[in-house]
Amino acid sequence: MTMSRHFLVAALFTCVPACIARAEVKPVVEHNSGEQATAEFKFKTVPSPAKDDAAAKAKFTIVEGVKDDNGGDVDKLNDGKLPSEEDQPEQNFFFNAGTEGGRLALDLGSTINIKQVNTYSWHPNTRGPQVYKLYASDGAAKDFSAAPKKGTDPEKAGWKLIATVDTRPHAAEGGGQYGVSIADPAGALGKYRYLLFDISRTESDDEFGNTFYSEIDVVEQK
Ligand SMILES: [Ca+2]
Ligand SMILES: [Ca+2]
Repeated sequence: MTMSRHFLVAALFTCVPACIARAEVKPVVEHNSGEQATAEFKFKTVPSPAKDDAAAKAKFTIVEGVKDDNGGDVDKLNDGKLPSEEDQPEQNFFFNAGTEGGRLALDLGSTINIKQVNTYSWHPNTRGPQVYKLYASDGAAKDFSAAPKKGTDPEKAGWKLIATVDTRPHAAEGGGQYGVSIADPAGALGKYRYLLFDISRTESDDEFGNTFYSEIDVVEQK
């Protein structure tokens, strides 16, 4: 067998099981700029942020990273309130300047059938786009860790990778308002109690690459 054929066969054998096991959901991303970006966070198909979603009474905690004291606390993510303008730090949660991001966990209190996870952000430039991985768990696995620190692969700690989000445009700073909806057109995302957001900064050219997250909604499948 030649090297190239050997490589092809090896690639097939590693890809096939990984591709089947992964089955990540493709997020829907919408962007508002200029006059379109209002305090209502209105998008074409992504629902506007909700006050009474399943995250409203849940608890966000910082698993990894440090919050920026210029911003709000993690409760800004599920208070149902939104910034009224594009650069309103106190109405957003964001990780500290100069850091590479962090991890947020959300405990829904009990296992529910999740239909959608929707995330919203707003900033005039590089802190607008969203870059993160969403993991979910029912907490049942023997090796489950509710707070996997950086360096721990969540998939080896009882979590399932649900989606990879990266809303950065190819050739612009990416300012504006973003609505991301993670849902499976085939049905609910699954029955989970815990969500983990593994969040990355959008750039490291300066200290201000951490996204201004305005709200995170979890919609239950009724
Ligand atoms: Ca909400
Ligand atoms: Ca909020």
